Amino acid sequence: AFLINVLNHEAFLKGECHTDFIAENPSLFDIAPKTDKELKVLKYIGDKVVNETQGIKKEFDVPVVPRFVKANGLQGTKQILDSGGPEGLVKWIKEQRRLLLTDTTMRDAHQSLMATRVRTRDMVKIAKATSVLAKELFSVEMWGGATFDVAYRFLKEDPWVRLQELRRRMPNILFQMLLRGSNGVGYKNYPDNVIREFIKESAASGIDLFRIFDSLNWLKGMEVAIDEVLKQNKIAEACICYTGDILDINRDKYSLQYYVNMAKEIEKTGAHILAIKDMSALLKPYGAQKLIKALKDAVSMPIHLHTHDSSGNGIATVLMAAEAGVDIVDTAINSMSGLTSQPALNSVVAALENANRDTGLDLEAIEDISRYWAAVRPVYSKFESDLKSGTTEVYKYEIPGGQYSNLKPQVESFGLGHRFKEVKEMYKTVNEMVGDIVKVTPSSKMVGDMAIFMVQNDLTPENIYEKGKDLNYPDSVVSYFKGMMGQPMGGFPEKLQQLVLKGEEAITIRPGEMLPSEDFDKIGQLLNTKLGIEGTMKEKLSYALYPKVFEDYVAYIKEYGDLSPMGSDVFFHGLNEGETCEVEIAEGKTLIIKLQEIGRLDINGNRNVVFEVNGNRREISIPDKA
Ligand code: 3PY
Ligand code: ZN
Repeated sequence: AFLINVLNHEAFLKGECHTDFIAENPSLFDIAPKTDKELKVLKYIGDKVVNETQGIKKEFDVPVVPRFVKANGLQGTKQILDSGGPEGLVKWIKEQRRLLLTDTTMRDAHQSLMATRVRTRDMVKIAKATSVLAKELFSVEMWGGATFDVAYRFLKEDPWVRLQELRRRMPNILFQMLLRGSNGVGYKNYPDNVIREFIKESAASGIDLFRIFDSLNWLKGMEVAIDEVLKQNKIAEACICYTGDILDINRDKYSLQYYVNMAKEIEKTGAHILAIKDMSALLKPYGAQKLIKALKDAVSMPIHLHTHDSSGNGIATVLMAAEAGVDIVDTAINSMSGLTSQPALNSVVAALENANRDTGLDLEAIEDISRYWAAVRPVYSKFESDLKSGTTEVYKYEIPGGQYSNLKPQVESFGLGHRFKEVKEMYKTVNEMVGDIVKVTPSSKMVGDMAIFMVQNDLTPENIYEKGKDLNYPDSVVSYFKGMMGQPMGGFPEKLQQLVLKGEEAITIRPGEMLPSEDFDKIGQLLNTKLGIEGTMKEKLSYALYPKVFEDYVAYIKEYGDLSPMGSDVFFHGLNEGETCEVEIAEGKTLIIKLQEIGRLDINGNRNVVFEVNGNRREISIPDKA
C-alpha cells in the first residue's frame, strides 16, 4: 500500500522526489480513514464484501425518476381533510362517481412481495414525482404493519424519519397507515397509553388515515385506537377482516349476515370509513359483489376494499366491487403488484378508462412511476419468494399474503423445508382446531407457529391430547389461549385450551385493561443513561413497542453510522472489486468510494480491504467471520 502511495504521489509522478521525499511527506503513511463517518461507511462495506458477497455483485440498472412539471400548491385529498376535517372528507368521498384508488406500493406491496425490505431512500426518490404524477390518488399507504419493526430491525433506519421525509415531498395526498388495533405496529397487546400516545405522535408527524383492525375481528380490540384517532381529528378507518367464503352455503360461521352485523357495530363506534380487509385474497369476485351490495345497504359509511392478488383473481374482485359501488380500493403500482401483493393499479386505471367509474388517473404518468419501481425491484430480489403465479391454493389454506411468501423460509429455518406441503395442510387443520378463526397478524402467526410445531412433533388433532400433553407450546399459541390476543368469535375450544394452558387462567377482558400503563418518563431516563440518546417521544414510543430491537438499532448506528444515504444496491450487495459508489455523509460532503481490493486472510483472521476515497487510498482491516 505504501508503495502504491509513493507511485501515485504527484511529486513522484513529476520525477521531483529525492531521498528526503519520504521523510518530507508523512501523508504517504496516511491510509487510515480520515473521519469517523468515513470509517463507519468503509467498515460497513468492508464487512459486507468480506463476509457476504466476496466482492461479487450483479449489475443493477439505475432507477430513473420520471420527469414531471414542478407544481406549487398541489391540491388533493390531504387539503380536503385539512380544510373540512374527516366529515368534509367523507362527504367528498360520497360525492365521487369515480373509483378512488389507494396506492400501497410503499407498504403492503413490498411487505407482501419482499419481506418489507424497501428502504426509505428508494421511496423518497420517487415521492415528489408520485405526488404530481399520481395526484388523483385517494391515499398512499406508506406506514404501519410490519414496516415499523423491519425498518429498525433489518434496514437499520428510523421509521419516523421515513414518515417525515415522505410527508415533506408529498403534501397533497392522504397518508395512510395500518394499525393492528391494540397490537399497535407490533405482535402483542400494548397498554392503552402506548396505543394512544403512538397514534397522537403518528398523527402529529403526518399520518392522516388510520386503518385499524383486530386480528380476531373483536371490536373491543379496536375501540381504544378508534377513539384516539377520533380525538386527533384524523380519519378512523375500521376494518372487518374477511375470511371464509360467503358464496359457500356450507361455511356458515362467517356468513353475509356476520359481516353486515359487524359493519353496523363498526358504524356505531363513530369510525369514518369501513374497510374490508381481505388479507388472504379470499374474497372472490362474485363474493365481493354480494358483500359490497349488502354493506352499502346496511351502512352509510364509505367502503374501502383491501385485497391481495394471491389467487390471481384480484382485479376481477376489484372490478366487481366497483360495480357494486365500493368507494375506494387498494392497488399497487404495476411493477410492484400481483401475486401476494395488491392487484395492479395501472391496469385498473386502464380497465376503467372511459367507463362509468373512470379513476381520473393519468395512465402515461403512472406508467413512468411503474418503470421506476421496476428498476428498484431487482435489488431486493433475494427477499422475494419463488412464487411465479397466482394460486387458488390460498382459498384452501387461507394464509395471508405476507405470511404466504414468508412461510416457506420460516419452515426451512426449522429444517422442515421438505415438509412444506404438510405444514400448509396443517395450517388448515390448526385453524379448525383453534375454532376456525380470522387469521391476520398476530393470529395468523399463531396458527403458523402451531402448524410448524405440530409437524415438528408429529402431532395430529387426534394424538395431541396424549402425545402433546407434556409439551410446551409456542409463546404465540399460549398467548392466544390466554385471551391475550382478544376473544375469537364462538369462544375458545376448551379441551385444547386446557392442554395448552396447563391450569393457567385465561382472561375474557380486554388485555389493555389489565396491563399497567407504560411509564414514559422512566423510559426517557433509561434512554438517556443507558443508550446516551435524547429520549424524544418518538424514541420513547419505539422503545415501548420494541425495546430490544430499538436498543440494537441504536447500538448499530453507533457502530456503522446512519447508512440511509447509501444506495440500496450497495447496502444489500456491497461493491464489485473496481466499482465506485457515492455516499453523501453530510450536506454537501460526498464520499466517492472505490473498492480496490479485498486482501488475503492474515494470521489474525482479518482481511485488509483497500478503498480509494475521493482519490485517496484507504485501508481497513475486517475480521473474516467465515
Ligand atoms: C399486517 O398486519 O402487517 C398486515 O399486513 C396484515 O394483513
Ligand atoms: Zn394486506
